[in-house]
Amino acid sequence: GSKRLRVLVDMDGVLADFEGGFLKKYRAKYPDEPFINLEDRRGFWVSTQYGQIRNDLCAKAISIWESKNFFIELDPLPGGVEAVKEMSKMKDTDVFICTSPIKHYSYCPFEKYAWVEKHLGYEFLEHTILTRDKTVVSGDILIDDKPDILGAEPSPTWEHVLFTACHNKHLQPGPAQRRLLSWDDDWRGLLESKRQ
Ligand code: DGP
Repeated sequence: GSKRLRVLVDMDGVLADFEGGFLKKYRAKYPDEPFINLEDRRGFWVSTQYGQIRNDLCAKAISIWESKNFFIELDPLPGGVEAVKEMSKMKDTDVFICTSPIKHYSYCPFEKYAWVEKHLGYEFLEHTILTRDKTVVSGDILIDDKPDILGAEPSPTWEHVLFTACHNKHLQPGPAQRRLLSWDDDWRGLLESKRQ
């Protein structure tokens, strides 16, 4: 097919290594506290699982991503930046980064734009959407590692393709839910399937 396609790509857990960056900085700041190995992560909310170990670890976890330089220093996940660059050069394809900043806004929104500029280039800022509600953004596909993406719009236009992450890999996908296992998986085939 040759339908024009709009692809929305999430940032944390899809392009930027939020979980790896979190664990590294948490262990450096709190070397004597217990931590959760990435293989043992369950559930999207990091602070919830830390709070289950011990109540005060919830706030300690939150202090990590609320710190200056947390978001800008996140490493790119393997193949993500390359895939987005290739996608955005494809004929009849519009690619947008679609990411939810945390509500502690001192550093996160600024650093998300800076990360996009650093890894994808200044021009990509034109294709960067910061929103706490992804359901009101229209698109054909949303590639996101969050299992439940809810908001004001009950019927979003996009198909949510679940990007595999340490916290969601054990989840049974919903009835018709598709997954992208990594950026080595067939994202080109996924896009093509939406052009039909
Ligand atoms: P998104 O991946 O675009 O849905 O954004 C979700 C953001 O929330 C991302 O920066 C990761 C972050 N996050 C992960 N765990 C927690 C948590 O326990 N509490 C809060 N406030 N944010 C979290």
